[in-house]
Amino acid sequence: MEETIVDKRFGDIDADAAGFKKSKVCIIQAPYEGTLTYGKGASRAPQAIIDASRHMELFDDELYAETYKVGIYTSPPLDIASESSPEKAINAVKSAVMGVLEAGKFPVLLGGEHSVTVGAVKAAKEFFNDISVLHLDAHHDLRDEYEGSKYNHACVARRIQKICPVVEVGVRNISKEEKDFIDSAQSAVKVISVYDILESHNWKKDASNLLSDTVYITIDLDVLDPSIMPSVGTPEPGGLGWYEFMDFLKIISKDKKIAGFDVVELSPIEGYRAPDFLAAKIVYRLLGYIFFGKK
Ligand SMILES: [Mn+2]
Repeated sequence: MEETIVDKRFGDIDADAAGFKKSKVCIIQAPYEGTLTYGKGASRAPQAIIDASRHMELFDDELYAETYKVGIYTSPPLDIASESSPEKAINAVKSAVMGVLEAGKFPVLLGGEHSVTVGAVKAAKEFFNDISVLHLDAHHDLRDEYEGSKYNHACVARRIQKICPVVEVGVRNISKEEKDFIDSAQSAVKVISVYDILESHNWKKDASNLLSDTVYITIDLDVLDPSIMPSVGTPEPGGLGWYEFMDFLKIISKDKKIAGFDVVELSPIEGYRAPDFLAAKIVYRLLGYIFFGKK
């Protein structure tokens, strides 16, 4: 991967500490929103998350660690205009993520709409072989086709479960088609819905036990409650709160080898900074869990 030092870097880290060679982490920006139908704006998300991250305290208040010292390289946005087909966007993401993995670094993908995740999972599967996907989302995304495309953001998990097993957590919306698919023999999807979470104190470990040793994490921000994360295209009431969500990520990071992760579907609201900042802090804290959380 060519090194280009962009002006707006994640965490506003010094240019000399944010070079590709020295960094263990590479931020990939995928500003694609070609198949969104309801709330648009995900193409502005990578920049909004990076803008917010530049105002973050780099000393982590929970971990008491300076996570940025592992080196966080911010690569320039991928050239995937929203007129591109989702297949083209997915291929661009796949080759970017593969480039990062082959360089021995840790990929962090900032969407964009959720369909970009398919490219990242394809790369992770080729690189690690034995992986599973932890899919955090209010929605199953298990439609076989939506609005004429099999790569619509509503079909992401349906495509991914053909690549590797998927564990969905935080779901609270389902179509009849999706229910029938989950119940069918072809499904490689396990689900821990919000109703399972409400009923079981052990849901975090249950989810962990369903995953393989190497895990790719995809975070659709609408998994969080709209009261703390209103800036999403398709908000659903009754989502996870900050502390339970982060505690879950901490447990998974401790239990598993994390192959990479993405944060998708942020749809920034002009002048409303808290959700953008929250998204930036998820990225930074999760990196902290992954690099400093193992005891
Ligand atoms: Mn969703």
